[in-house]
Amino acid sequence: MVGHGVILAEAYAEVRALAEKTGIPVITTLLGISGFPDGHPLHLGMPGMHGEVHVNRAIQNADVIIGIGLRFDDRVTGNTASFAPQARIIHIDLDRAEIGKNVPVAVGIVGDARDVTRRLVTAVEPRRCERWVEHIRGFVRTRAEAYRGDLSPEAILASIYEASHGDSTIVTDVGQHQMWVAKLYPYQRPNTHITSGGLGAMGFGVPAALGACLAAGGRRTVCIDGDGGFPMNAQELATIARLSLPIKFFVLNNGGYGSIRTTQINYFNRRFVACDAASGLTFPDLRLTAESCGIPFRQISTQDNFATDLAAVLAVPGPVICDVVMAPDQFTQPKVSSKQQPDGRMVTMPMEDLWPFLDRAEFEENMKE
Ligand SMILES: Cc1ncc(C[n+]2csc(CCOP(=O)(O)OP(=O)(O)O)c2C)c(N)n1
Repeated sequence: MVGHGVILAEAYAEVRALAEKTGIPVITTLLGISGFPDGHPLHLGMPGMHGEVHVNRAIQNADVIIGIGLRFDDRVTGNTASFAPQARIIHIDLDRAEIGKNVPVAVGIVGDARDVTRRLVTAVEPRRCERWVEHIRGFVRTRAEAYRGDLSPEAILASIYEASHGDSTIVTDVGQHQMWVAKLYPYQRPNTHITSGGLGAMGFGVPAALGACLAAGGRRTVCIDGDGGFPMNAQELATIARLSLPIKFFVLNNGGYGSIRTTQINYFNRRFVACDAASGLTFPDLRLTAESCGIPFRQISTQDNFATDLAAVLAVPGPVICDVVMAPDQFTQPKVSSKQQPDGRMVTMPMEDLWPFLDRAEFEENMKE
């Protein structure tokens, strides 16, 4: 399981060598995304609250977990008492205080992720874990039903990936769109995913895109933002316009605070408060925001327009703001409630209609437990 330490230490080749020499599958945490190529046959995906079913089940069934440069934070572990019950954990981290802080470890190694992993690669015997990887693949739940309709998160992200040939740095804000990007965008190049993990501060996207673009020498940067988070640090748009930076903003406009609305659906019986226009939430007009900064603006409301407009947007040399008008009821699926236990049976939220992955009988069984 690899985290941000792998990216900071640039331990990509070492992690890959370790995985390939041992056949051990690789999980990337939110901040570890792009530390290991998504398309690699040993890559499983993201763990935890918003992780995929098969990834969490892999953790719950593993007998050993090598954690490299990660914190085992609560979004990964859920209830630590039932996290990875069968696993001996080997934790490698530069910060001694992280070792054993959140989960008990069998072996703690304090050191740079790259150095330690390189030494591990020489220390281990080559082997294969084909049956184990196959076993995990058996846990995979198809996403086919998860996102529906025009301008689904999947379709949007696939179009951006294709149109940019996977060659952009992707920055996100905080919310549902952040999780869609984490789960659905097929990262292949190291350090191309910039997101606000840990603190999860909305308003991160616009200034982070500015910083990422400048740090990469003016490289094309795609910022996928929420209509709620985008205005929170919109003053930086003036700087972006002045420097004519090639930052393409795709504001996934689901008419409010999508993640808050989802929470109110799941836990508050659809009692909506300050999460959309009908419940008293208003945002500055996006078109006027763009115009006020002298940034070109496009509104996109169908997948056809999206595909055609995308090439034009990416071809513009400077910044562009795209208002991508989506249906409000696109959810982040699946999700493990932080109040329940990730016991490998994917005990989930009470709204079974949000859970196309589980059949009714399995759902009832899980709820009993
Ligand atoms: C500064 C700040 N305020 C509040 C929150 C709590 N919060 C997390 S996500 C979210 C809503 C995000 O809405 P939006 O930007 O529209 O993104 P969506 O979830 O719809 O993709 C809120 C209010 C936060 N993380 N940061």
